[in-house]
Amino acid sequence: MAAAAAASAVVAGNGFDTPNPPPPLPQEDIMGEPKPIEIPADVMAKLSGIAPEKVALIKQGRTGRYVEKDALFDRIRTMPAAELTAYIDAIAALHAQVEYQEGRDAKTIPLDTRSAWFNAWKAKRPLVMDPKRDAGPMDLGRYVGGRRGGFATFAGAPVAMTPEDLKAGKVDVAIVGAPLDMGSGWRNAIDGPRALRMTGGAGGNDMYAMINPGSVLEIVDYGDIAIDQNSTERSVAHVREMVREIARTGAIPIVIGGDHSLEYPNVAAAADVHGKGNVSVVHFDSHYDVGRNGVHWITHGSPVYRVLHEGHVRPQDYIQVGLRARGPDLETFGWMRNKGMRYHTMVEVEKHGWDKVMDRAIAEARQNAKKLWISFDVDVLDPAFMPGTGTPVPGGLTMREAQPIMRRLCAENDIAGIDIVEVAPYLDTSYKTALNSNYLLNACLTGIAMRKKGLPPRYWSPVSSEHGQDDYYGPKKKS
Ligand SMILES: [Mn+2]
Repeated sequence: MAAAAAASAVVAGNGFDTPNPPPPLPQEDIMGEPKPIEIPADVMAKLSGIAPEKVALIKQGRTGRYVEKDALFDRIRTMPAAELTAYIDAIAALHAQVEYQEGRDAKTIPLDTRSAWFNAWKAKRPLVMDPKRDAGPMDLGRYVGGRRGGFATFAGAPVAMTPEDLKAGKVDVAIVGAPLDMGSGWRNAIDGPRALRMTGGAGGNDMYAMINPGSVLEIVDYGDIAIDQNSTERSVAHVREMVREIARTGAIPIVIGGDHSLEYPNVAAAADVHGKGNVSVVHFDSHYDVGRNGVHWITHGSPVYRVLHEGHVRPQDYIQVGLRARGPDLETFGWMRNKGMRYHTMVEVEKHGWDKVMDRAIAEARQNAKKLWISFDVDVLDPAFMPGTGTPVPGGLTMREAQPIMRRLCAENDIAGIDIVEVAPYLDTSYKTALNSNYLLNACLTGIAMRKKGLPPRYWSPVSSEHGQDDYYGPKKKS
């Protein structure tokens, strides 16, 4: 083990400690490991003419990936000898194709290191090459009276380009786009940041709290993080640097994706700044995203595993909400329980209601860690509200449920950062995915603003929550 760790070099130029090749998986994290099976005596007798190494494949449980054990036994019992030989040969040949074979299969994806533009996509233009200006957020709105003129930005916020801008502007929240697209099967998350900037719904008054987050907080649009659209691996390394750059100034990073692979560099960056184990995660998703030994090191199905495996967050501080997709299966639920993870499926919500489930989730998130990262995969919402996402699953949250949940989470916790991911607006023939995502973003901003103003948890504005002309709901509290 020590030799393996020493042999794994640090990726040059990344500026952080992601080992390449990645550290070996613990045995218990390997999915789909075959389990040896017992071959009944009558079946064994029929296999007398089959080569021993092929019979061994059956005994080792390896053929179970291609044909279910009892179905295989039935076929062996009933097939004529010649047909049986051909059948077992076919399974053995298929097996030889499926698994990695040293010498035959490439084990890394090659890059052309002779390219003159190898790092150009993420090399930042030095400030001395720009016209001189004072550090601080820049308002790109042309007009005094509204947010329509000028240039489209997240929540209509001023823009900032550098950490110096964030520090000079005492920025509370930096919203940054990360148009990473490759980790999802059904694409278009590349347009998530663009669509949110172009669509209304973020910035402006929140009626529940009667707070305009833009007038309580210093909010900026920090532009987009550079993405190598042909490599999730290269992209996430730079995302981690950029999220860390924001968090180090004291601003809260809100990352607009992009696919859910982003959660890994985001949470790793938060742990870089606040310390490993000092950040908990509340993860909204219809999927569990704990894919273990998939072929690719990072996809939108495996950020949770990467975060836990590298120890950025303890499993007991990892809280999932809204799961309802076909996975995890019983084995994976068992694996998650054994790790100590806390999951809250839609089944639990059905049984106990949102209030109880969120009370429990928030209490869990606070048990060990002081800071909270919220990773919000928009597919936790029902496709009726969020059709523009790569892996929609029916039976999800309504916007009426999601907004108070996000407002409350942000108001009651010390937020390390937030990501809103898997917004793929052009998979939606309407505006609603972008609009709803922006309203969720505004609910987060409102919650952060409520916390800054010291408002109590579950605050409702006395002005908006009733007309106040009489004491219909009981005598009003004097404040
Ligand atoms: Mn996800």
